[in-house]
Amino acid sequence: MKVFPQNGVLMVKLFCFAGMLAVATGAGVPRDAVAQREVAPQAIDSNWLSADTASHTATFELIAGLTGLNGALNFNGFRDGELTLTVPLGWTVVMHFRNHDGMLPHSAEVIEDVHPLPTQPVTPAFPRASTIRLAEGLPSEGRDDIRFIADKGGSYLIFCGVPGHGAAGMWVRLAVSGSVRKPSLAATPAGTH
Ligand SMILES: [Cu+2]
Repeated sequence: MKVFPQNGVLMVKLFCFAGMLAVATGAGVPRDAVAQREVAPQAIDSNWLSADTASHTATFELIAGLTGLNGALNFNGFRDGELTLTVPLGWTVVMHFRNHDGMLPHSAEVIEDVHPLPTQPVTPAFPRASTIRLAEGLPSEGRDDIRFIADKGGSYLIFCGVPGHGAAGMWVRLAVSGSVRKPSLAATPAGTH
């Protein structure tokens, strides 16, 4: 009769150990997965850009705060010029701006490639190359369409006009090129602004 209580204690100890193992491994897996997401480079989604070669129109899905990168101060998960949209000179550029950030308001404008980066909205590099509410930003899930003609070649920035956001890294690049025949999107080295 003395055997049963001892077995009972042993069983409790085994269950406790199994429980601790489960907690330890269960907690470890999601933490590693989160860490990997934070360091993995953002992939370019082929749905972000479409080209109409008949009407010479490039249409770009510009998504503010797509990920948590840089405190959500990013476009399409990219910051500091690490994404470049290239369009042929003379094409019409349509940007469907959407604010995916659940916390902060954001806006967007195409500006000259200036040093240092502005801390406030500035005059866009092309007429109408900006969203509404440049300084105050559009709220979460706010949308606006930008439409302009890329009639000057060169390097430009797609910049959030909410004070401080662009200077904190919320900008990507627009290149207007006379030597390409169709638009493209590419990951590019971080800029030094
Ligand atoms: Cu912003």
